[in-house]
Amino acid sequence: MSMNPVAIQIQEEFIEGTAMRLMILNGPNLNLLGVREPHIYGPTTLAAIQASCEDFAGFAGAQLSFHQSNHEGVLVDLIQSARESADAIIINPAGYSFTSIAILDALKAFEGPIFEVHISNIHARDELHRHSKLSSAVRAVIAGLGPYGYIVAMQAALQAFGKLPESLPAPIRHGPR
Ligand code: CA2
Repeated sequence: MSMNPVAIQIQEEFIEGTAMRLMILNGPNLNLLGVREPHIYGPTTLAAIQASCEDFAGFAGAQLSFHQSNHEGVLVDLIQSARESADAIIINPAGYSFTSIAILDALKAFEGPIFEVHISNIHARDELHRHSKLSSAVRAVIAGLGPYGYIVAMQAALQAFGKLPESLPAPIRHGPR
């Protein structure tokens, strides 16, 4: 049976090393997603989000590295490492959105596009959770779409490099559950 042309192109990009490299970063407490406070952040776990992101990366022929850390310095190190290892960063900085000049400085030193994701609509939240200090360093902010925001951010990153597949399979259109 012959392979479809899109699958062949994706396979070639992997072999040639031209596949898009995405780094997804998650900040403090996001390891508790789906476990605590489901009325704010929903029932989906971070492991389920990672699995959906990996599925979509596989479908789109992108390389994905997915991380979560509760430590500011670890996130700074990962952002610095992305200068060599990633074409685009997707970051949910969680609580560090509102406090971290160190993460802001690290993001500014990254040359590729950065997409900031928030599961909740931070603009509809209390004063403490409303103003991200990091948004000035990113290309776009996706807030309030729930876990699907990660998939939308991946689509935007692929689109920025002309690598978004023309059609998306149904599970990807629905996003992580
Ligand atoms: O909506 C988002 O994705 C946030 O980045 C999540 C952050 C919050 O500080 C931002 O305002 C918006 C908090 C992540 C903490 O996640 C938890 C999940 C379950 C239980 C407790 C915390």
